[in-house]
Amino acid sequence: MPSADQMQRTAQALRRTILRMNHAAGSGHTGGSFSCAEILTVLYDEFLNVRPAQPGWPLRDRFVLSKGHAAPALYATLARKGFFDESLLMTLRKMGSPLQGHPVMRLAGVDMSTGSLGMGLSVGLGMALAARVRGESWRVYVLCGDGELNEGQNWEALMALAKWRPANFTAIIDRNHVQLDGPEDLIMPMGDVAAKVESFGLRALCCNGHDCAALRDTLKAAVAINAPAVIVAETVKGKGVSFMEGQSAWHGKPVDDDSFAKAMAELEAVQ
Ligand SMILES: Cc1ncc(C[n+]2csc(CCOP(=O)(O)OP(=O)(O)O)c2C)c(N)n1
Repeated sequence: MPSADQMQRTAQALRRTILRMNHAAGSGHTGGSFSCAEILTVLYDEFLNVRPAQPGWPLRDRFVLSKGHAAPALYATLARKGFFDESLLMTLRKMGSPLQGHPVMRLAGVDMSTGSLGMGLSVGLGMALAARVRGESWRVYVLCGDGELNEGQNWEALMALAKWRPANFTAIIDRNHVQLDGPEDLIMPMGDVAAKVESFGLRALCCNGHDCAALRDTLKAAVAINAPAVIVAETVKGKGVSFMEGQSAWHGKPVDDDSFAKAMAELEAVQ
């Protein structure tokens, strides 16, 4: 098992790969991919019980990237784990590539096609209940954006989670406080997300979403709860690059040559 320090370095390397992919593609979501770099790294390095050589293994844990626009972060992680060759990463968003702008299930390692926001909690609940019905013990992890919580379906899913209480279900909210075209306070204030989740009768846990040790400990605590749990992971959109941090402009802006060079220099300065 990699140490928290190793995962920290892996997450930073993941940001460099994402930047290269989005630069080569001439489009793609950088800010929201950077904010979840540590979350994806800790999930794949320590929690998800998957078999890259056998992606359809029926007893694998399931992962749903509900904020599907962070696909570059997922693809780079799946390639690092060996689900497919890393050379595919530079085909992001190209015609005919399985690495589309949002994840599709024809790609090895993708358990759910996403991109239309708001569906992941419901889908994950269904998957978790399927395991229960079959008497199997695999777990489901769902990663949502906080802007994504604007979608009413999330709150329907929380109601249903509180009713069915699948103990094999963990959701993580990437709480970066910035949406597509502005800060959440201007677009749709979400307030105290943990309190809202708890008001549904569910457990909410909070942590620093850029601290791999904290993420690991919080995920362990969530798994230990004999009920569904929601982790609110405090993050920074565009984390790691000074001119991208907290900027909705970098939600999906193309990475031009100049921005690429400046951003890469910053990401390489912190290994
Ligand atoms: C149903 C739906 N409505 C709108 C969009 C367009 N959209 C893509 S990303 C995004 C903002 C999401 O914000 P957040 O969940 O906070 O993402 P993050 O900041 O983590 O990237 C929006 C509105 C979409 N993909 N799906």
